[in-house]
Amino acid sequence: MALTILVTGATAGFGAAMVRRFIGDGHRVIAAARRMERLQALRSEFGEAVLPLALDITDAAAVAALPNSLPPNWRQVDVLVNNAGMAVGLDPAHKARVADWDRMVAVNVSGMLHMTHALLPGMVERNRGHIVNISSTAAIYPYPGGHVYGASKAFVTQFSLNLRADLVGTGVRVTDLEPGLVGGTEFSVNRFGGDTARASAVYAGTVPLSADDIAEAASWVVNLPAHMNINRMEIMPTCQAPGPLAIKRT
Ligand code: 8X3
Repeated sequence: MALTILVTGATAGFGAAMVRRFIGDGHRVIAAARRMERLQALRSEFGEAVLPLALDITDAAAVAALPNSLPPNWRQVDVLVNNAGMAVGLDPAHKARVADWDRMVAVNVSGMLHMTHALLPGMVERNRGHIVNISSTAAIYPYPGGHVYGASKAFVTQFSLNLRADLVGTGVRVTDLEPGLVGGTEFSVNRFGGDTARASAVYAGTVPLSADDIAEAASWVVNLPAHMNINRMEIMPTCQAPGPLAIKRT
């Protein structure tokens, strides 16, 4: 059955890969992002199967106006993929910039919450829907310099599980995807303020996951039969594993 799927952060990385994958699956996609020229490129590529939506998820008023600001035949959103998110900086907490912390909370936490708040009531009313949240292995496994990024993703994971508690008994599903090391996206370039050499070094000597791998996981959970809910999915490349706890020896 063809679904209407809204993806935030749709013009790059996981988001763009998911747009392609979902359309390949036979669904139609509301591609939400800030960069209109990139959205138009998706529209040119996929035509009527994509509705480009210029939206900054930190603009609370614009998000609150959803879904009624969508064209009438796009308002019944079946799946919301809260994909937009970011890491800013990798300095230790005592050297981090508070503006970077605020930015991560605004996008990863508040933006995700506002999108969910805008679209969830319609899903419950229709007794069908699916919230797919993009968290991270950083939600579970701390690492130096992760502080607010990891904490924001822990929020995403815990919010997802708590949504399930409220939604049990409805036909609305919630899934938390938790990817580890994923290469080939703008994630690390953004984290390091555009320093591409530093970003590349993160993936040196590894075979990381790709955005297409995450789209594969998203496609799987979305296309499962309605009685199946994947609560959490932790995904790492084979070259990555949780490490031992750190011990500082003198
Ligand atoms: C991305 C994975 O390890 O860079 O969420 O935090 S990590």
